[in-house]
Amino acid sequence: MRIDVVTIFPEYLRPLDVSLVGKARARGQLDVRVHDLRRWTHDRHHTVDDTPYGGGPGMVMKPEPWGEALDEVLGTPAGAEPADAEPAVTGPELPTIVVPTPSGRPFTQELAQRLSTLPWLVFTPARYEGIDRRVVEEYAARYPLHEVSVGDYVLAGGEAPVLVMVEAIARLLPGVLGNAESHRDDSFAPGPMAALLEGPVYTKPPRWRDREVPEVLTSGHHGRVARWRRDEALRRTSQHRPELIERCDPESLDRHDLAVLAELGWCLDRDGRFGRGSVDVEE
Ligand code: JB8
Repeated sequence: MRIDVVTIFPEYLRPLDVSLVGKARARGQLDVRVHDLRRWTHDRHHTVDDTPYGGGPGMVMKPEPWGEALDEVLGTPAGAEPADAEPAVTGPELPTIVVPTPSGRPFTQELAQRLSTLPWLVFTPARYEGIDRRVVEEYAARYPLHEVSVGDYVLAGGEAPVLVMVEAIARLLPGVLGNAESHRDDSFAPGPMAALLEGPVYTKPPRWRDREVPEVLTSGHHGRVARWRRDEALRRTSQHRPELIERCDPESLDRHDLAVLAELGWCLDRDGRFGRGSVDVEE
């Protein structure tokens, strides 16, 4: 996979040089190219922002540097093309543009999986109040383009979201994690365990500061271990993400799951969905 990032803070992307993503790059599994947007400015101050039309606080990123940068990175000629010209970019190498923005669609494990199957992603992290809308419209008309939010909080720019998304995508690429099994138990991975948070994990020593590892994990009973892990996952999900229980398919649960959820105050309503009855068992 090839990934381009266009940013006014190329140094912010340095974490892509280390750890999982850095190693995938060193192994040739991932080709990451970070570009400084100011390369495509022409004034002595390398201006990338201007005041917003209509007034209001903050600044908006000017369209011209983004247009020149994206035309070059995406491999299209900067000028207008004749209507009958061959498209400069075609076939399996068609890039997909990802625009981080708090007003985008949520970045989920499902979107990470879909993006991980594509050959070429181009990220456009902005600063200030964002990029002039016409840039997004222009490139959405020419390429697949997704405006994506990594969560309901406001950052100062899209670079940290790019780090988040690239890591989530890179670890899904074939051969980047040790073995294919590594993905199966991920919280949010599709499958029977879908949308349950993972429970606690332990390692040696068996007693640390008077705290013991739960006995079941050292018992050697694989069936009891699996059941205990699932109970813990249900408890944790109930506590931290009750909406995941509310929208889960009760058909995907066994009798023991239903008993654990009942203990946590969940009951099936008339249309076969979970609700927390009238009993409040929080905390
Ligand atoms: C300017 O909070 B965020 C986010 C915030 C931003 C930009 C992109 C993303 C661009 N501010 O996800």
